[in-house]
Order: sequence, then structure tokens, then C-alpha cells
Amino acid sequence: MRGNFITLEGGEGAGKSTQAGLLAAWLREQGTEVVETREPGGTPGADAIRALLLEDDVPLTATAEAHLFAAARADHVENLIRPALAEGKWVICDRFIDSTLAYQGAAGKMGVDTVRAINASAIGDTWPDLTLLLRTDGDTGTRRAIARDGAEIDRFTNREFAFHRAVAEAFDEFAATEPDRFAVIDGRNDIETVAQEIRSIVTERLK
Ligand code: T5A
Repeated sequence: MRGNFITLEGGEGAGKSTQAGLLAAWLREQGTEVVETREPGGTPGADAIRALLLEDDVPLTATAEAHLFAAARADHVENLIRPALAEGKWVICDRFIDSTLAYQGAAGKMGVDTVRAINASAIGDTWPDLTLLLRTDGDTGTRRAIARDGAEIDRFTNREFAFHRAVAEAFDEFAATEPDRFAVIDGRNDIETVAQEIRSIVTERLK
């Protein structure tokens, strides 16, 4: 039987990585085989593209950037996510297509439909069964990311406030449009409260 595919989305410092780890640990305690991964990245090829996108100081057009996120995703889906799901494992992925739709499509002004089209062949029918949207106000997330990373804020994090607000609004809109796939969680709560809520949602929707 195919495993379940769960993605976590939200702005910087919303707590996605923290909650992905806690959810994976909780599922494993119950005997579920879990693959934890993240985007951009997750396979050697996709990690190489991640370095180009996030770490190297290479100027890229918005179109080139969107295609690179999709290229990384194509490799990730084909070599890691799809095979794991086919083996019955659950896959927990920190960011997925909704990030590209929000950052490059809505906030980056390429347009959500254009970015969706670019990603169509990268994903095929491998859409998440459940997307956990961690909502925070811009301040909370940025403060957490800065406290964690110090001065090492990459070029996507270091964007102006209006950009991050547009990202947050786009995520809200996606969640409202697809309530069956999305669950919205208040990421401003403490780590354990958020984790409890996620466990309840996963139990209710997928178990
Ligand atoms: N991007 C990505 C695109 O533009 N397009 C795309 O298609 C994709 C996939 C990725 C960047 O790339 C962009 C978006 C991003 O700008 P990244 O390095 O992967 O960059 O970083 P993020 O995904 O933004 O993840 P972060 O690691 O910054 O944030 P998380 O994972 O949301 O937060 P987390 O769990 O690391 O927590 C941050 C800090 O806060 C604490 C943690 O302990 C940690 O120190 N924390 C809390 N503190 C208090 N209360 C809570 N509830 C807390 N939860 C976590």
C-alpha cells in the first residue's frame, strides 16, 4: 500500500524543520517507516541545485530560479519521494511545491499558474496527501531564524517585509482553496502545543 506524503509549509522560522522531526519521531514510535526530507534538496542532484539557489552568490532571473526549484523537485520526486511512497513508507517533506507557488509565483510575481505549469512534469501525480501550514506573524519567524542562524541569513530569508507578507498571504489563499489537503496551525504557540496539534490532525486525517 502506498505510504502517506506529508509536507510542511510556512514562512522562515515558522518551525517546519522542528515539527517535521517531532512528527517523524512520533510516527516511528508507532512502527511507521518514515523518510524525512526537505526542499530544495533531498537527493545529491537536488542538493547541488540547492547550493546554487541558496548559498552561491550567482545572480539569477526569476524564471531561471523557478525552473531550478522545479528541476531539483523533479530529481527529488523521482529518486526519493515516489520510490519511498511506493514501498509503503511515509514521507515528511519540509517545503514542497506550495513554497515555489508562494515565493516565486505569488510574491516573486511570476504568477502562480505559470509556476504550477513549470512544476507539472516534475511532480506528476505525486501531490501531498496532507500539507501542514504553520502560520506565524513575520516578526516571530524572522526573529527565530536570526536567533538560530546569527548573521548567516541566506538571500531568500533576507528579503523585505512586503515580500514575506505576500508569501504568507499566498499560503493562506492556497489553504482556503484546498481545505482537504491543507491544515492550518498556529505556529506562534510553543513547540509542544504545535506538535500536539499536528499529531491530532495526522491521526484524524490519515490514520
Ligand atoms: N524557497 C524554498 C523558495 O523560494 N522556493 C521554493 O520552492 C523552496 C522549496 C529555504 C529558502 O528557500 C526558499 C524559502 C526559503 O527562504 P531553508 O534554509 O530551507 O531555506 O529555510 P526554511 O525552509 O525557511 O526553514 P527555516 O529553517 O528557516 O525555518 P523552519 O524550518 O520553519 O524553522 P525551524 O524549525 O528551523 O525553527 C527555527 C528556530 O525557531 C525555533 C527552533 O528551535 C529554531 O531555533 N522554534 C521555536 N521557538 C519557539 N516556539 C516554537 N513553536 C518554535 N518552533 C521552532
